[in-house]
Amino acid sequence: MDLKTLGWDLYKKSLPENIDEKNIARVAVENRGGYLLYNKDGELTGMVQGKFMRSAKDETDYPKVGDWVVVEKLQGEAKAIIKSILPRKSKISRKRAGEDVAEQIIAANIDIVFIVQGLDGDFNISRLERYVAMSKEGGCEPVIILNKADLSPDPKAKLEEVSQKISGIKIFLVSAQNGQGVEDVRNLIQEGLSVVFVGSSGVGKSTLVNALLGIDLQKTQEVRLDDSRGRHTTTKRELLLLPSGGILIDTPGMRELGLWASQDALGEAFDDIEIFAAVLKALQEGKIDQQRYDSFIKLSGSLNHFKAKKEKNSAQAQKRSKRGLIKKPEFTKK
Ligand SMILES: Nc1nc2c(ncn2[C@@H]2O[C@H](COP(=O)(O)OP(=O)(O)OP(=O)(O)O)[C@@H](O)[C@H]2O)c(=O)[nH]1
Ligand SMILES: [Mg+2]
Repeated sequence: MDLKTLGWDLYKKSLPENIDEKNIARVAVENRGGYLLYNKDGELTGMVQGKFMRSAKDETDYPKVGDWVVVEKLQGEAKAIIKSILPRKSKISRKRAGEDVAEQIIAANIDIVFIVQGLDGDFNISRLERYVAMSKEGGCEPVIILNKADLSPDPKAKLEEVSQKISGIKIFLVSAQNGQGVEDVRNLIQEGLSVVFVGSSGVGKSTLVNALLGIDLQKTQEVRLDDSRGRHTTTKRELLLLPSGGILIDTPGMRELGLWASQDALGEAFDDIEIFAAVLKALQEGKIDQQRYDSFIKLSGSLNHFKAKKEKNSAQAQKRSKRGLIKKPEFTKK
């Protein structure tokens, strides 16, 4: 495998000056306490130099999947010491809300982030928007994949719904299982481009990666029937090479990755408030008629229900905010 196959030629354009290519490698897998690296000679086991431990201010100063690193090879062994990380031209990361903002890098030096959702029970537009925001923030191009098109009674309507809400990015209808749309995705992954697949467990990231590779390399597993949730089959982020020249990174479903879980769970827990807030905003803006709204509340007897729920949620929110999980929203008086 040469450096070009690993995406070096495109990456190096982001560097201010030429660097010696002799001791360059790319991080393919991050294991507990060690790394799998790819370089022009093949695979190496990598360990970080002691200075990382001494000078790293946080997790992001350690090598991540997709990073380009400078190594020192150990004589006669397929092992290397990682001496430094080359500047990241882009990254996709999650931030944890709280007193301090802890960043977790999912992958580095990424050109395209494929945000995968399943058109079964997983579909959720506000989650898609969060992923789009986090991709752009890290300097990557987000592309949405609505997978499991074969399971949706009207996949085109879903595509339409998403494109109305989220504009300016590519959206594909795909069935990783029967092959629909897979070719379109493959065409985007041009030679030398590095792409990552993100999304909840069970949406079909690994199935799609296998379809693109043309072999069943990544393990996949059925989702639970009752709620379409996956089983966290992929357990580590891994860099794979497409025969036609792209670099793919498969990732475990979001919940599997410690820090992310709390934020995802938080978002999901407050979905009802999000909906309620949207109704109030529409009311304020005159998009919903006040009288109609009032009669709806009366007729459905929802008022008490909302009130009870609001009180319960605000008690929970207070508890959470005390524990430093979320910041209190700031309200401005008019
Ligand atoms: N019907 C249908 N099923 C699919 C499709 N894509 C994936 N699946 C199924 O969905 C299940 C989960 O797929 P995986 O590829 O393991 O999902 P994943 O996103 O990699 O999940 P994690 O590794 O847990 O994050 C498997 O049973 C797949 O066969 C599709 O397009 N249509
Ligand atoms: Mg997987």
